Amino acid sequence: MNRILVTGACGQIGSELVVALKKQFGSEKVIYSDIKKPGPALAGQEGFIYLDVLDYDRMAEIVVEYQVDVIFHMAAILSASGEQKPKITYRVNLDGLMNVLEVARKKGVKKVITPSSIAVYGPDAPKENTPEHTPLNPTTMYGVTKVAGEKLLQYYCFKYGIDTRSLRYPGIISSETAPGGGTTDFAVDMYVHAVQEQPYECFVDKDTILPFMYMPDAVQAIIQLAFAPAEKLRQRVFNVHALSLTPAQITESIRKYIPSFRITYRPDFRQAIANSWPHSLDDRLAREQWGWYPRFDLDSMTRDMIAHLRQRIEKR
Ligand code: VAH
Repeated sequence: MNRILVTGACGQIGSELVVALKKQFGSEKVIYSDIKKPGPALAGQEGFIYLDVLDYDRMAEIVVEYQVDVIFHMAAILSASGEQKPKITYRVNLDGLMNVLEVARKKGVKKVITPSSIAVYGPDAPKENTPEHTPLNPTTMYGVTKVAGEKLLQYYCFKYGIDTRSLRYPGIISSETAPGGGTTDFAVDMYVHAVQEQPYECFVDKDTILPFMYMPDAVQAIIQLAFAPAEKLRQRVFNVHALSLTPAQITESIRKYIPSFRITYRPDFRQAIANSWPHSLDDRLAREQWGWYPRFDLDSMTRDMIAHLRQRIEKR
């Protein structure tokens, strides 16, 4: 592996992925790009390059100049934002991915890893222990772009031999970079409000069950998948599962450490999106083929989240 490029690197997952990749492979091995400036989570991290994933020529220039042979493509507009601006979401999520795959095909990039999401599933999918091979009828533009994205990954692998890999992430809970425009953002917002001793008005009902994963597990998963021996993988796209949680369960966990935390509920348009998604995924194939397993449960995540958020607030 010569050099890694991370696109969408200043986002919720990207910013922590860059730090982990630099730690594992050496800082000079990783360059990272976005259309927004690096935030505090990337403070001091060298190798940032401004790149709009819709700019094919600039992407190709960067790949050639830095001899990139692995791309982690993290740039996407998420489910809730995507419903506010579906056409831009289509362009960023699909034309952006197509640019990455075309640059990979033409400029010798060997491997492309990009997240998919539980958003590929629709209301007709089984709610519990949902398997990979289920009819995919998403009700969001974001979900549509993730289904089409998965098919593009399979096509570029089949047709051009590019080693494409993807995992269907659940809602990601993290302390370092705020999520942007996701239906699952309420979970992060709950922890932030609790640590700031502010009441929180949640935009989904208290008993809304959704799959979640703590960021350290999410970063570990995508790196483990990315560098798993190719001969071990019998497919391009994998389910990964960690926690099935409701806002009420997260609240109960938070109150073990911050008893004063108060929450109210006022569901909005995001409730219908949340209701269309599974409660839990069958991730046996990821566990069998590349050794996936989550390390955090609800209370260990809560303890770690509160500690990190308090550290961040004290630094301000
Ligand atoms: C979103 N956080 O809410 C993303 C994720 C499963 C949800 O894809 O859109």
